[in-house]
Amino acid sequence: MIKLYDFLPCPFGQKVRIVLAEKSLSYELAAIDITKGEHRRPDFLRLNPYGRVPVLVDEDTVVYDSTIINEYLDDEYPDPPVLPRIEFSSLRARARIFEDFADTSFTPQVGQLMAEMAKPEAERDQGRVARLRQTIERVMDYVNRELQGQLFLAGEFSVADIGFVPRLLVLKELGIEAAAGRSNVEAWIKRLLERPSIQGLQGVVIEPIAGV
Ligand SMILES: N[C@@H](CCC(=O)N[C@@H](CS)C(=O)NCC(=O)O)C(=O)O
Repeated sequence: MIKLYDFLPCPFGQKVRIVLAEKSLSYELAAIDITKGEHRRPDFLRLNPYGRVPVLVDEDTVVYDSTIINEYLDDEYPDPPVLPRIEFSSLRARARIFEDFADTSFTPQVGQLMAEMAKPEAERDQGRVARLRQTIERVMDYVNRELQGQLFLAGEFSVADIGFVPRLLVLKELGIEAAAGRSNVEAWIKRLLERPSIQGLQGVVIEPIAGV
């Protein structure tokens, strides 16, 4: 039995939940409320010494970090795959590059903008808001170029696309129209939203998370 320790609004946990759904894997959810400091409890730190969600426990195997969890799931439960097959090493590397890019250069920036926008208008750092918006727009321009002639970012639907999904879903609420003037992104988002694994995420509590 798989157990997922997660905080539902966490975009990294959402990456894992998309993969679990893609692979039709059932799991027990153990909610860790990081706003209440539950990720600092000794029993949780025994699972992940970094004190971060998500953590996946599969029988005797404990895995943390969303990227590593998703690779573990793909190794252990290969069908359907969420990474290009091992013989397509170049595409596999491309998928990993995009997932890492989403995790480091998109998700945190959208999270920081969410945190600014959650403040009363008078308290917002407007310069920071403008810089974050510009960064996010640039990422979308880049993704639009990389999707030219492609259905997904690295061959079939993969972790490359999954990495973007959680924060892609909140852009509209932040006043960012990712699809506007970007026909490849528009078609990509439409394609992503057709997947039940991603439809299952909609309606999830969306809130800024400190540091993410
Ligand atoms: N690289 C990690 C990042 C996980 C992460 O930052 N999780 C946040 C919640 S979204 C967390 O647990 N924060 C608590 C903390 O860092 O103290 C992953 O991909 O799983």
